[in-house]
Formats: sequence, C-alpha cells, structure tokens
Amino acid sequence: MTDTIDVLLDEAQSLAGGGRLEEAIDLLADANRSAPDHRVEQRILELRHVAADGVLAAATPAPWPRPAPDRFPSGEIPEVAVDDLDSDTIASALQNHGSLLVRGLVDPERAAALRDTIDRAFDGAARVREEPGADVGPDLVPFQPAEKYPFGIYERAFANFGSGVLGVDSPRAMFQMTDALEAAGVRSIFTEYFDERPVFSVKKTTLRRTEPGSLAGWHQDGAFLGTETRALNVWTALSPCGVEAPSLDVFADSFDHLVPTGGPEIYDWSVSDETAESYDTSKIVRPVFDTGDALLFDHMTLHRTGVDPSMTKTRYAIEMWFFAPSTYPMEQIPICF
Ligand SMILES: O=C(O)CCC(=O)C(=O)O
Ligand SMILES: [Fe+2]
Repeated sequence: MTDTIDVLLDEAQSLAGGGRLEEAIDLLADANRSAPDHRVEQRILELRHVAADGVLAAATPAPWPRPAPDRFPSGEIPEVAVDDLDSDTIASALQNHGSLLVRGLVDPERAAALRDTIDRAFDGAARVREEPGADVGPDLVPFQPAEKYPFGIYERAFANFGSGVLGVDSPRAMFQMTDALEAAGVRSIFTEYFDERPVFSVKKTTLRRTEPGSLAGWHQDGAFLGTETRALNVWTALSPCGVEAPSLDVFADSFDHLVPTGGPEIYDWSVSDETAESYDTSKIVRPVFDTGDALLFDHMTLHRTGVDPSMTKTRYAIEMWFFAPSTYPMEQIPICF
C-alpha cells in the first residue's frame, strides 16, 4: 500500500527531477508544517543541499559592504525586537558595533520543540559514538553531502568536543529552525542584507547544549572561514542564559582584522586572554538572553562562550552560519535557506 507520505515524496521527486527544486522543497515544507514527518524532513534537507549547487553556480557578488551609518551611538550591543529587524539595522549594528541582539527571534513554543529535538539528537549522537554506524532512528541521521565534499568523522568529533551535535544530523532540528527563521521573516531580510539568496553551512550549524564549566576561548570565526567571505551567524538561545547558564562574551566593537591567535590550546584559532585583553575590555558584554533571543554577528566579531564558576544551569542554543553564495567558503558545504 502506498501511504500519503510516499505520494508526497513522489510528487516532490517529479518536481525536483524537472529542475524545480524550490517548488519541491516548498511542497514538502508546507505539508510538514501541518503534519511533521521524519522522512519528509530528511528529504527537505537533502534537496536544500542539492539546490545549493545551482545557487552557488549562479551567484554574483553585490557591492559590499553596503553603506551603514551608526544608528546606535550608545556603545553597547544594539538591540531590536524581532518585528523591527531589517537589513539596514543588521548592517548598521554589525559594521559599527560587531553584533546585533534580536529579542524574540524564535517564539517560546518553537523553542520548546527545538529543545526536545536537541535532547533527542544528543541521545542519538551518544549512541552512535558508542556504536559507530548504528541506525538509531530518525532523531539522529548522519548527513551525507555530495561525494565531492570530504565530511564526517572529524566534523562530528569536533562538534562533540564543543558540547554540540551537527545540526544537519537532525533533519527535524533543521526543519524546525529554518521554519522558525522563515516565520520571523529572516529569509527575505537576509536576502536583502547580502543582496543574494542566503546559504548556510553544514559544518558550522551546531545544536548546542552547554553545561556550566564548559571551555571558553576567545576567537573570530573568520580565522578559519576566511576574512573575505560575507557571513552572518544567527546564534539563538533556546533557554535563558547569561546569569545562571553560559551565554556568550562578545566585544561590542567591529574588528577589521584578525587578531593574533595562539593559545589557550582549545582550537588552532584560539586567542589568548592576554591578547583579547589588549583590546578595549570596556567593550566586552555578556548578554542576558531569554528563550528565543538571538545574537547576529559576523566572522570578524571577537567572542567566546560566556561562562563563569557561579553558573549552575545548562543552556540550549543553535549556532547557524549564513553566507552570501558568491563568497561561500566551499569547504563549509552549502545548504540553501
Ligand atoms: O555557543 C557557544 O558558546 C559558542 C558559539 C560560537 O562560538 C559561535 O556561534 O561562533
Ligand atoms: Fe564562534
């Protein structure tokens, strides 16, 4: 017997086979919104990856950076409510203050669903670490990119080292997160920001469950993403953090260069406390996030996990790096948003 999911997947397959990838994705996403199904979510993720090839091949860079006068002279991290988020606000905040705090990017109900999905993905990933190659069901489905991309063991070990699970290994998390961002208008805002359709990274989209006492090292993600790319990280807190649970520490300042790396020995691109403190420490901010608040920042922003010994709670978050396709760092492996 053919069930309705098979029919839906077949229909999407004929659209995709005819080159109509976006329509196939939209068809599946619309169906999944009202009746979530793991097979559909996995297919959406695969199609988003396939679609990235065409988007990258057709990409042409827009003039960059766009002019962005400082609309936030206070010196703190600029803050907006999600309803006031637009591309000019992002450009102004990032170019003049390094980041932008968006209150209420993901609503509490979606955040609760994402926390549950993250717990399931962490359980699944732990089981796969015990028994490599095991099929642990739909909560954790190791993503397989196109063959041309080397990917797998190292990336999963690295995510685990940083209290994370790769977002793409949970098709449900990817559906829930892209859907939440789309509901908040992020797709069109980012398209306007880059003046190109945004794509996000397979390797740098991470589900995080960060315990008190976690490692923290200053860094700029541009140290490995490259300085010339056009990137935008959406770091979304899915539980309250910044007081009892680890947040982020961020320089509320824009950097036009990579600061010297070299210790502590967490990552190759870690920046020592001494080096970080040679910059203006009065600009270091540890934002207090409520569930669903997000920090937007780029690859030049100097930051670390914001943790101290007084903290007692675990924090849930998703880190998701978006790029202009014309400057996509290919080793990051692209997915269409
Ligand atoms: O979640 C964290 O503590 C670290 C996040 C981070 O470094 C990033 O989003 O680039
Ligand atoms: Fe980072």
